[in-house]
Amino acid sequence: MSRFLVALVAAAVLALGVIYFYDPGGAGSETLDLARSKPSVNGLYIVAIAPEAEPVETGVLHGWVLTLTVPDGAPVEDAQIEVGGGMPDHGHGLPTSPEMTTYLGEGRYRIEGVRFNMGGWWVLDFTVRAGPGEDTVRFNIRL
Ligand SMILES: [Cu+2]
Repeated sequence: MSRFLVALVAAAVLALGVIYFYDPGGAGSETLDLARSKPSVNGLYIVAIAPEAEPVETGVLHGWVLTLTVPDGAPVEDAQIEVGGGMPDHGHGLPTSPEMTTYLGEGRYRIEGVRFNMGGWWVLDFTVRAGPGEDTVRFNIRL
């Protein structure tokens, strides 16, 4: 009986270890910054993104709404926004070419045509050009 208990405890410890170290997003994903709102690289803008439907699923086209403000909180209008991204661990880009399609008002822009064709660590990169200048921002997404 005690041998059985030892085996049971050993199995439980092993299972917990596997769960603890399981890393579906690839190398380093435990420390990924998954924030959906952050300053752009040079601090010109605060950029926030939100998917139009949660949870984000693989394999389907979907849209995001990007909200653009300057650091004091004022919305940024008339921005040009380019979208890029991919999977750094896999060395490939996005399977589609998402575009900013619509200005929704109050600094909000619709991004359409995003599709993640596998699970793992993705990045979405945005290049923003507006009155304050050009800046970029990268978001990590783990599926
Ligand atoms: Cu991939």
